[in-house]
Amino acid sequence: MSDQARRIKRGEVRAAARLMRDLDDRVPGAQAVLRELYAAAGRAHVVGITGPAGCGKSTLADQLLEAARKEGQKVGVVAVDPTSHISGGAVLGDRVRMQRHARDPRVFIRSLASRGSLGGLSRSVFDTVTVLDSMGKDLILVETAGVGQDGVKVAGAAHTVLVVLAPGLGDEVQAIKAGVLEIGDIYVVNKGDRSGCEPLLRSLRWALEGKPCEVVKTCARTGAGVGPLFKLIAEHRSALQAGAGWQERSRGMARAAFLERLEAGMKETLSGRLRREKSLQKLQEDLACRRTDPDTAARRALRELIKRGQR
Ligand SMILES: Nc1nc2c(ncn2[C@@H]2O[C@H](COP(=O)(O)OP(=O)(O)OP(=O)(O)O)[C@@H](O)[C@H]2O)c(=O)[nH]1
Ligand SMILES: [Mg+2]
Repeated sequence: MSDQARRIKRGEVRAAARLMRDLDDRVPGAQAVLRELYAAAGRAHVVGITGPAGCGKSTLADQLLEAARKEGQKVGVVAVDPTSHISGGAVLGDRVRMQRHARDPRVFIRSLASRGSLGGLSRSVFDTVTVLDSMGKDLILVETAGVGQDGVKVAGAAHTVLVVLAPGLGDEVQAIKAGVLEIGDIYVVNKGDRSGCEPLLRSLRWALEGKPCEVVKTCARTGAGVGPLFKLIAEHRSALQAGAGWQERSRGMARAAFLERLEAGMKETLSGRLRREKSLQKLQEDLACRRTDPDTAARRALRELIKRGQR
């Protein structure tokens, strides 16, 4: 095992931070270190936190961090920060919000900017989770914005999925649209200090009737309700571990990371071949002159690609 992998497994923050940076920059050799770590990872409880912008995910993550630290757990946080999208470079947003933990050597917080990383984002999240896991973290919180497919996909690749909503954000419609009513293990109505929580709780309970999930109310600002939420998260872990659930979820997570990589690789290969290969170029010319149509052209290209790929 490489020296870097060994240091990461001992929980050394600097070695882990360097690998994460190298992975993002596609530094040669970084994936090889990750490969070494992967086999031994898979112990941490990965908790996805998703929900619309501004509903309090980061504030809640900070409170959960605090609760976990009080129990002596080692915690990692991966936060996909959409605010950096708006203000450009406000990547520090989440770190500031979780600052009180920044100096704790048993806590590792990583913010990823969602700006300019189409597709590559979920890859960074999956890789970061693997690194944190092999550092020996007990709990890994993964925060993503829930509106949009990517957030749901990433947060859905967890052992336990928290869907956070808050009154006054028009969440109900958004939530149903983004498909979050399908993915949550625990639904959190945050901003419990604001009016409008009760109707939201009621309609959520109604929409989730018969589904195996919990609905709770919190106020992340004051910490009210966070204790019971933390307990529900631990109970969910125990329930998974008591049956086949833990294995199933872990398998789903590995599959999500694998599919993400596979799709990206296929897209890359495809666009390279479309650019290079004569017969495929001709096909595109025919398409441009309407000698063929997109559907026919795609079918023909697929046949050619598969045929030649087998050689
Ligand atoms: N009143 C009230 N405000 C809250 C509560 N929780 C969070 N907030 C505030 O809501 C705002 C957004 O909180 P964040 O934790 O950044 O929300 P987020 O979901 O992480 O936001 P994005 O990551 O940008 O999607 C902040 O100003 C918080 O202080 C709460 O329980 N009550
Ligand atoms: Mg946030």
